[in-house]
Amino acid sequence: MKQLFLFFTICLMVVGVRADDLKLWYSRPAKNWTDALPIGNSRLGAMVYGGTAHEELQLNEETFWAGEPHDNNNTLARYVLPIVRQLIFEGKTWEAQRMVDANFFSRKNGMPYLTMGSLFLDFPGHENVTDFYRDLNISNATATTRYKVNGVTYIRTAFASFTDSVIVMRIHADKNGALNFRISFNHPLKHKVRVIGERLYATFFGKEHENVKGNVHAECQVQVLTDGRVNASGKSLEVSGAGDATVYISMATNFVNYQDLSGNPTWRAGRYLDNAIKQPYGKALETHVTYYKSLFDRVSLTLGDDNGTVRETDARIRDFNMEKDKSLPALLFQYGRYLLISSSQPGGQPDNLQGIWNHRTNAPWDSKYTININTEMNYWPAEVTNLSETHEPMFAMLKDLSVTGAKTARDMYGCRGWVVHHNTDLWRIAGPVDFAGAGMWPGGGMWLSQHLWQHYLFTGDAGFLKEYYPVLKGAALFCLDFLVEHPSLRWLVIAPSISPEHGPVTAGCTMDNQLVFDVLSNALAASGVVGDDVAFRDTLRQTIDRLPPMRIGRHGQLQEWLDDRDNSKDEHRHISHLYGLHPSNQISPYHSPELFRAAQTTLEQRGDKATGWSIGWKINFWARMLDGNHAFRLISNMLQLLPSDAESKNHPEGRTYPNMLDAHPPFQIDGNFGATAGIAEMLLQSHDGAVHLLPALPDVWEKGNVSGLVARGGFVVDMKWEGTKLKEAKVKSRLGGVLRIRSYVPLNGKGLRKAMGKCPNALYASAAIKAPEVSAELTEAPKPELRKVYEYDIDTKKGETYMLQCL
Ligand code: FUC
Repeated sequence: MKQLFLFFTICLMVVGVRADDLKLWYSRPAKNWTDALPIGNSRLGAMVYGGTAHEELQLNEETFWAGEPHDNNNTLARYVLPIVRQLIFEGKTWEAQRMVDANFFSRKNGMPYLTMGSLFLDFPGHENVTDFYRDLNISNATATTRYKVNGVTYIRTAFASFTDSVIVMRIHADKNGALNFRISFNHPLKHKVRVIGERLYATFFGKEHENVKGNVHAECQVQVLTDGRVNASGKSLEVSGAGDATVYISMATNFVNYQDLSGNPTWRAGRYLDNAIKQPYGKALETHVTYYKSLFDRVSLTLGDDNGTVRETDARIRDFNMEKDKSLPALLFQYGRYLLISSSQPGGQPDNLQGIWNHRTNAPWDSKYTININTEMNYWPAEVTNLSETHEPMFAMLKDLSVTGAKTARDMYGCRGWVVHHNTDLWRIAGPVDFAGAGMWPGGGMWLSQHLWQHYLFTGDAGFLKEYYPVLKGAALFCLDFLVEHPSLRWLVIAPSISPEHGPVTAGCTMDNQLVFDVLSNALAASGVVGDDVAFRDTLRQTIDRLPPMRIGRHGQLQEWLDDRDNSKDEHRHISHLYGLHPSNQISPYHSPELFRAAQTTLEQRGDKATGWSIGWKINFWARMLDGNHAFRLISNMLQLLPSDAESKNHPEGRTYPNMLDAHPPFQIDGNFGATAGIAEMLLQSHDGAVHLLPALPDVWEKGNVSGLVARGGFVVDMKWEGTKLKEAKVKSRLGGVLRIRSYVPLNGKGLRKAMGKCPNALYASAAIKAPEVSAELTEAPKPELRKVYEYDIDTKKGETYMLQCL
């Protein structure tokens, strides 16, 4: 193996793989699923194992789920709601919780997302190979496997075509006629495989789950084009005597939308396949790569010169050394962008807990949508890393949820607007799932709908805001109706609820207060843009004034609940009350330094160890604390290898699999996206009244450059730095308007003037902050070290670029 490594090191140097080539590569085939490499075009996904004698492509189609159209509302809730509230206000928490458990849940906890099975390619005689190499090239979205047998080199190139909507694998032998293999299909659920003409057809049904019938019909069709012979019979396709063969895999279901299963999977899969095989292979590859690059190439990131890529990816993760392998965090950053492009395209389903990649019929947490953090985190990189269109599937889901959730709001709580609890699925269920301690959280729609407003802040797209305003308004209407006056404190609070997955059923927990503040404030701002009526706006203003302020507790922490009962030793993974710090902008070192300090204390008390997604969130939190070194410590905690065959308990700290997918553990894609967003947040922030250049650069990223990051207000930012100090920046204004820049170094540039007073660009103004209440005498919390900042304004013109140099 050592010789093999040396050989490849030399090979890679000879063929000129540069440090900035964005590849995950390995000298062995995948043994387990978390060694295999993900390709996808949003609708279809595959995990490529790179086996030699036995190759597997594990397949997915984003609409293949268990179940059928249904809801999970329990209308008993409406009758017991006043009693539950009274019990909570009387402090009888456990009684309230029992009543919620008994009356708010249905037996339908959400349906699982399912695998589409696997395609196997068997190559007789390829058991013992030499010169093995496989990679995933994330700069062009292709996966390659290469090896030698008996003097013949075999190369396979796989991609999930964005332009032809099929999965393609091209297999080439450098000796004519040497290529012989057999294709077969298998699925863990009951299925039927037939070969008709030159095509293999596999059909199967989504499973029944929790008394909901399985009615998604799926079909996979496979065909090979080759210069050799194809023997299509029985249940397999056999290729012989070939030099080249191109395998096309087409998949479809009968899913039309969450209430309609009238599609014809045979017709759909057949049509995609008929179109795909008409394209010459070279052209198909070229249009796929061109489309992919039109998104991916918008952002580049270099974090220093090193020769990291000469080492295999799993070894790099295992031995991650921040001094010597500076490009690994850059690869992690770009991998998140690759995964987002490959799993979330307009017109598709949003990313679930595993994106689109799942090999099970009983995946962890059903591989559905957990919306008390995970789904939101999936989309944190979308705007700032210049992939705004990948956000669309989430917005489309919000439109659906505003319909299903309106029924839930009415039937369960007698409220206007719409509500979703902590989970949803392909069927857009909106009622609570699991049990009170996890499910009794009506904040899912409140949080998700913030993404609508954020999309507007980044794009300034007034047409979009108009289209989605009813969704945002619906989330606000639910808040207006569901809020109830706290009998002693007199504030308006959400009850019943929980601080996500932490603590008992309660009233007015901090995250809910922050969420309601955002929903109402953003609905108010949006109503101004679209011109909604004055009375509604007055109601919003009056309600905002009656929300509870954030409070600082006895340990100097930001309180998670209205009462001061946080445990300073508690290291729970959910830190929901810091939603106000990130992704929201309610806690600021400039406008609310006490809250900022309290948030820091909370973060310190919760510690740096966590599940994958929680580490992802903590990278963002520490970036918002303007502490790049601490954010980097969290990146290092994420980049700890969890071997694909390891028991997670034997590797308590492993948070990244050999294929660089995030380990909760088990695999959950949110941590990948959280890391990408966090790295962007270390380089550029725009939530707190200005566009802050390099706000949280760690000392180890001493020298580097980035281009194409996007700030609120539609500013596209390129930066170069040296000695951890900004050297120059280039800002392109997509929308025009005043650009307020914040920097740790003084700047020079045409049109720059010293900033005075409040910035008139409302697209990145900070939130109005309510003064905190201090409920007990504070033990002195550490003060954040705030660096001196310089602020400048430029009146920008739409489409123009502004050059700035460090003085
Ligand atoms: C929530 C989290 C878990 C996990 C699951 C999918 O329940 O608390 O850590 O991420 O979602």
